[in-house]
Amino acid sequence: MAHRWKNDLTRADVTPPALWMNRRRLIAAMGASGAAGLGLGPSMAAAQETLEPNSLEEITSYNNFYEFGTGKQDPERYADEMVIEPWSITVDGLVDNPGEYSLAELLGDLTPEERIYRFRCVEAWSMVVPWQGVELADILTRLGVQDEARYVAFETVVQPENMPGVRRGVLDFPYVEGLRLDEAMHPLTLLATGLYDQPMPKQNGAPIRLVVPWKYGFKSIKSIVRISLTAEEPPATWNRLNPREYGFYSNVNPNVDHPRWSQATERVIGGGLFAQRQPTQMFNGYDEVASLYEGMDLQAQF
Ligand SMILES: Nc1nc2c(c(=O)[nH]1)N[C@H]1C(S)=C(S)[C@@H](COP(=O)(O)O)O[C@H]1N2
Ligand SMILES: [Mo]
Repeated sequence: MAHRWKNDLTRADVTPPALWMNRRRLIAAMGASGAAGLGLGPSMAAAQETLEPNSLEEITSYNNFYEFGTGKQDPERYADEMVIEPWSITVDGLVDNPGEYSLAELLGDLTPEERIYRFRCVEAWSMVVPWQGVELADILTRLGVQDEARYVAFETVVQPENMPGVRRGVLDFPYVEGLRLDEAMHPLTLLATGLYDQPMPKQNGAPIRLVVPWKYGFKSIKSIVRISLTAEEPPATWNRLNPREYGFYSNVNPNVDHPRWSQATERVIGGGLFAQRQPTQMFNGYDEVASLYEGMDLQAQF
């Protein structure tokens, strides 16, 4: 895995987040002629539409974090109660350097970099998020993955006193997720520590969360306190709850519908009331991961 991944989505770094003009909305409202008036040709206008990250406000006020409740606004409302200092991450299983790591120890000398990724929830909505993070591969390499390891398992913190969704038992907590080792080692896979150049907001999974942009959002587990290297496929919360609806792989795939809704299109958050749905792309547009699944039947192994 020698090559490092390069951003295909860009933004004007000079503009402070709060002042970011939502050009996507503006251009959509104006149509092609309006875009021409801005000095953008029709193709530029189309490109701009894909490139525009969602606003900080959108990214932090429309969340799934069931530890705080099932409503999209519950995380913003309640996550402030979560205690994130000190934070310790247990590393165990088939690894040379197991132990309890502080966040700083886990990151070591790795410097988080910006990655602007599409983010597609299994519920058929999507955003574009400017994350800061480090490649999970770099962390795993330093931890020393042993030869027998085939999977990486992750676990979210449980703080019942601070988490109304945990107290009500809306899911079987702790939230757990897992990746096959080659997925975990792919340069697109991040451990994210921030977004929009600020520490990770609590509702987005402070202080450290997984980001796997070619998979449905529920694979991107938040507020991680355990990383385990395993030989067997680890349990995953939604898969365990309903394996017919939520596969272990859960790669974004417009050709494999959820049993209760189509996955062919998605609603762009922030697109406004009359926004068109946009087509969902295979692997959420990250074709470079296709080789990981060669020889697999993606209809059966979803
Ligand atoms: N611990 C934990 N991680 C989680 C979830 C959750 O409920 N608990 N929800 C998942 C789902 S369904 C999605 S779509 C994303 C949402 O991430 P965001 O709120 O940062 O957009 O987080 C994922 N990670
Ligand atoms: Mo999701």
